[in-house]
Amino acid sequence: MRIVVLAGGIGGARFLRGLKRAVPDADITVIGNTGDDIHLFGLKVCPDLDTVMYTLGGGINEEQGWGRTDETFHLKEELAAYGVGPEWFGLGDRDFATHIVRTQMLGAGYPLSAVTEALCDRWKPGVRLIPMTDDRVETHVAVTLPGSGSAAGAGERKAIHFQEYWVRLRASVPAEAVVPVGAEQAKPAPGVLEAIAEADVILFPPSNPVVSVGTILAVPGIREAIADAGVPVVGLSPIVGDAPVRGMADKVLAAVGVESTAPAVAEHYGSGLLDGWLVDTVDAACVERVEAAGIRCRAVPLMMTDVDAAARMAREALALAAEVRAV
Ligand code: FO1
Repeated sequence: MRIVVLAGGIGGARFLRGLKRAVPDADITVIGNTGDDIHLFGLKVCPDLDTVMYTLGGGINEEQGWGRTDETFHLKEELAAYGVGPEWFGLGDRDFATHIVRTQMLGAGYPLSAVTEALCDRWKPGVRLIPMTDDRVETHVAVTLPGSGSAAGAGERKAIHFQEYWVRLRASVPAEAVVPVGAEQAKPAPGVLEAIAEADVILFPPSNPVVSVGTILAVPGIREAIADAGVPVVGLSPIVGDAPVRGMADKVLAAVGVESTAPAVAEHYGSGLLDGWLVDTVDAACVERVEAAGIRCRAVPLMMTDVDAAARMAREALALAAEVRAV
């Protein structure tokens, strides 16, 4: 079975670990979000690609869900001693090595997709990991920062990098708009459209529908290829009981005018894209609403408490795909 998964960071990576356990013989292609990528200290950092690679390759810091296990921060401390920041982004020594290799290869002319393949040669994630695009796309968030404007009490409206919104500000101010800068001009990376066209099933893990899956779908050609693939497309809700399982999905959903509920996210993707949608058992009452929108829906436990729980979710997603295929 050929499975294509559109993945963000932690939620996508943990779901993939479960999917691999559920169907060890499947041929899995992961299309990774690169809108979270950021240039720091002259290096290109790709948090979502690395989170998938480290999680599936056994190198992730399990408690955090991002970054390396057994990490130290000497390099960051030395940079800070020179007054070189930002200090708010936690890059560890082991993680730095990945960014140095990546940046060196990009500088030598390799596209990000080839660099990612080379990094995966070490980590052997057991999936084919492809960035959504080789072109530069950066998600920016429009915010009003309190009290920093000229008029008394008025804030300053500005666009900041997604990582600054999430890590430095901890999503503490409303996201007024979310813009995947560069997405309109970006082309899908080699292999992305081919994998979609050859897939037997396409899955949206419980990743952020705006800044993760939404950014991948913003690359021209990807949404269309999925809608036209003619195979079941099944998603898992990242919202359980009206709140995101983790992260700031509620903040960025508000920015695009979508309520933070499992059925609203399904409707946001729409029946033109989604064939099936899994909601958590606490949201069982909304199954009818999702089905009324033309999307087959089931309520199953959606908390990824461990790899077995994630594997059960993956099996449910594939069972729903089989149901959709049978109609
Ligand atoms: N998340 C944090 O909350 N704080 C950090 O300092 C931080 C550093 C970091 C470094 C490398 C990396 O690959 C990921 C990192 N993350 C950090 C996670 C990241 O900001 C987001 O969770 C993802 O981009 C969202 O998918």
